[in-house]
Amino acid sequence: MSKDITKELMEAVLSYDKDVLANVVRKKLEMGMSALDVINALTFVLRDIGKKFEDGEIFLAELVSVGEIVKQVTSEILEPELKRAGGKRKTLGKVVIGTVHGDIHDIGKNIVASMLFAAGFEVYDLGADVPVEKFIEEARKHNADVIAASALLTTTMPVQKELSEAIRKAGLNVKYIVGGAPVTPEWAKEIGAAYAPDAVSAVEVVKKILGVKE
Ligand code: B1M
Repeated sequence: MSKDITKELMEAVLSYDKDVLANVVRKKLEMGMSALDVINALTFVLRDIGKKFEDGEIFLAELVSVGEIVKQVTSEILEPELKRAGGKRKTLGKVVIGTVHGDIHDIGKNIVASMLFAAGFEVYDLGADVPVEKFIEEARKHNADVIAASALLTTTMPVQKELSEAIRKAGLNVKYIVGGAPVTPEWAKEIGAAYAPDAVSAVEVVKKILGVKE
């Protein structure tokens, strides 16, 4: 990844000003960078911001401002771009997606949802802080093929396990995939779920577990 783009994005993010970040992102797209490359660079920058927060270099109020401006810029500029790049609609399957209960991190989950939509899945996004019962209820209502659950906190990963158990108890015929920064392939295996480390591989994994060939 180019140092220039991450440096520019880091400066824009640390301005805590949505317009400054939006201008840098638009400029990158105009220069021919794909929305996905910008998202990857932003993810890298946000991991660094997370470290700064851990090390006490930035405070919670600043982390909140970063979260807000990045969320606005991804939802207003980058996600529509991802969806546009998806081209014509087709339906490869139905996915119910959300961030688990107790966890309000939704930037990564939103990107995964947009990528799945762009790839041709029918996506029902339940948002963040979603109770286990809500996932089950919505999967039933929409006759979903896949339940996708994101968790960004080590303290909310156990909810992914509760959801796995609830899916089994409900007797739903769905595939289950989990992801999020602290989630590992080992954890996914332990709770009986598929795993993807990022949005691009989430699309590949969902296709694979549904046996979609294209
Ligand atoms: Co918070 N936060 N945060 N935060 N935050 C982290 C996650 C943290 C690692 C920062 C740190 O301390 N280093 C840390 C968690 C530590 C831990 O548990 N291991 C942390 C903490 C502690 C907290 C609070 C507890 C802080 C506090 O209040 N003291 C609090 C929790 C609130 C709650 O949820 N109950 C909190 C709050 C917030 C904000 C609200 C300020 C904001 C979120 C805004 C929002 O989402 N609307 C925020 C942010 C921005 C972050 C960091 C800096 C960035 C997260 C992000 O959006 N990344 C984060 C640092 C980090 O991630 N290392 C941090 C960009 C995004 C594109 O990446 O979400 O990883 P990511 O998604 C990727 C992949 O993970 C994957 O694909 C995505 C795209 O490639 N993926 C999936 C995600 N979901 C998937 C699902 C799949 C498959 C792939 O299948 C279903």
